[in-house]
Amino acid sequence: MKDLVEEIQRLKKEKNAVILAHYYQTADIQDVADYIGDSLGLSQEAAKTEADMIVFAGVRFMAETAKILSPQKKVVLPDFNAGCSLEESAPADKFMAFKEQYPDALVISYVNCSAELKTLTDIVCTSTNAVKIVESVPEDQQIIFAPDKNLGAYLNKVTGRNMILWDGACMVHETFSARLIEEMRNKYPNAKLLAHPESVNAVLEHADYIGSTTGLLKYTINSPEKEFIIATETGILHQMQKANPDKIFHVAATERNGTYCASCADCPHMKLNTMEKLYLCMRDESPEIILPESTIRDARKPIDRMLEISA
Ligand code: CIZ
Ligand code: SF4
Repeated sequence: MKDLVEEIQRLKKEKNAVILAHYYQTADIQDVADYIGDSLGLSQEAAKTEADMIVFAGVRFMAETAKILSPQKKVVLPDFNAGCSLEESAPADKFMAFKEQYPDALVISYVNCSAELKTLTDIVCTSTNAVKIVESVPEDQQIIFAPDKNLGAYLNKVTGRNMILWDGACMVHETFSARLIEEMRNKYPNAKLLAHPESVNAVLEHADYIGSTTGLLKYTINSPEKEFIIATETGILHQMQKANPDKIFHVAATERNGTYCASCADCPHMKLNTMEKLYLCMRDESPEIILPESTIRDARKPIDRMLEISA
């Protein structure tokens, strides 16, 4: 059995590759990456990298975003089947029909969507810059927000807008249970609840802080508090624990179809990636993201608008 870490490092040099890993990847993958971040940070890295090959340890829509931003580069990912429930919730044909009902509306799409959906979008956003993006649009302009209804509802609340929401949700964040989290708060009375805005409103209402993955991580570093309940995907705990070795972190409890779980907030798509698949995709330069030129051109415009607004 080869030492995968060593082999991955060797291939990185040999192929002038850069490994971008999302916070929701397993700890071993994060530890071998050149950059670890959320979708905004990783797309900014992808836009400026000088590497010849971008190895995207995340899900497919994120690797597609990297390809759209660096079309001349080869972009590979460990598992081509790494999808996303938000992406699946918004097929381009159905969205097009929906959009036709509101001919004057501007479309803001959360980056967690397909490249095709981005071609039907005016401005992309991530959870880090979503409030800024929504507020950059004149107040009297009608907006459709896709595909995450929970993030959309949260944004409507924070900005006072009344955006029309597409009916999609994240299969991980929508399972956090407000009732079970309350029980956790009784058990750990000193713990602060930090939640990602993809979570349902019943959970967000109890949160001490709501933010993107990067925002939550920064909060754990800057806050004097010592104990936290984290309502987002479990992978982020690796960086939180690394940055705060003396602090205590608990994964928020989930409930799905009557099944309760204390530590089940794993994204099945993110967790399709393994060290072995990471090594193989670098060795074989496959699976590779290939997109039609017209998709790259049309999907790039709303991403560039996002990067300009959030610069
Ligand atoms: O749920 C996701 O996939 C998130 C939070 C992505 C990101 O980095 O914003
Ligand atoms: Fe998609 Fe949710 Fe997984 Fe993120 S955590 S990739 S939004 S299914």
